[in-house]
Amino acid sequence: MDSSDAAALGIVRLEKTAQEIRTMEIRGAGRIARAAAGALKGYAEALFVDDMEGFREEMKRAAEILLSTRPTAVSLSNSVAMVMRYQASDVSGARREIVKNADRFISSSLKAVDRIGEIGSKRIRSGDTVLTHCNSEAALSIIARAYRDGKDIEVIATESRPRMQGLLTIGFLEEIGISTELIVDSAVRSVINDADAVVVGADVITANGSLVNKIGTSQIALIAHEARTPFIVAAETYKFSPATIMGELVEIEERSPDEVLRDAGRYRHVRVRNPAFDVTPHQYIDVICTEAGAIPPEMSYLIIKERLGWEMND
Ligand code: RUB
Repeated sequence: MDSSDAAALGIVRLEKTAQEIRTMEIRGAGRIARAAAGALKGYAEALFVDDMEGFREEMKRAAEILLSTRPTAVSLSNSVAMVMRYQASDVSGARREIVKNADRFISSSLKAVDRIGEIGSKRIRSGDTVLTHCNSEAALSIIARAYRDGKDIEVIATESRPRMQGLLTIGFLEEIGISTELIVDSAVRSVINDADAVVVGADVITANGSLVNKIGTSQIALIAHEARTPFIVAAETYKFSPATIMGELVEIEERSPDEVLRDAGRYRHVRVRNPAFDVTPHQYIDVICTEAGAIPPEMSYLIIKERLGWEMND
């Protein structure tokens, strides 16, 4: 294979990953971030250009393709920014740095999920029933760790319409052997008194500690607040958004109406809306479990400042 074939293969692979993120074959904020890091690494390795200007432009184009896939998850833009932070002024040096950054991001992301499990599981007592929404690796890490530590726990999982990520959650829980009840999303208020804690993941944590997560999360938080049930968020630090310090709002992804109603087109007076995420104000969050510790939402600003750095806004 000559260098132009290798480069062509590189872009095909990157576009395949981008398409898998778009269609949600790869989904969940952590997995999206790791897939993007891996795709940039693969692209840098396949890219054979001699001049630095060309390399820089090609890498920028690759990053833009990935960034255009799903607008809400800040894990994606944080991972791209971390991987693309290279200093070298020659192509082979820059390539080496990108590969190293991507490997480092992927392994620290996986470690963070484990550490969140360790930290967050301390909030779960034996005998507890935990309610979770959608399918979050970080939230399930807490639940699985509590169970593996010998705590006798049960789970209530929501379906998470319209994409039914709850089925992935019950599949995972079935595999590790945790007794689970599956409910429709609108049953949360009816069963909240059977739950001792709510544990959910995060797509974004803003500078003021608010949570952006799967649509329906904010209703669950309100219900948990009313019932005085602790509401726990599991979020790696790369899910905190530096841009929100600069006042930027988080874009909420609106997905296709077809996910909600297959023959939406036959209605002339009905418009189907399909926002994929919603915002839970920080007042309804008891604790955010990160790999750096369990923090009150009000400390989010410090996580952004100290762990992510201002330069990520560039
Ligand atoms: C997934 C979702 C998850 C977060 C966190 O939405 O809202 O709660 O992404 O997941 P979608 P994780 O299915 O639309 O991607 O903890 O796995 O990163």
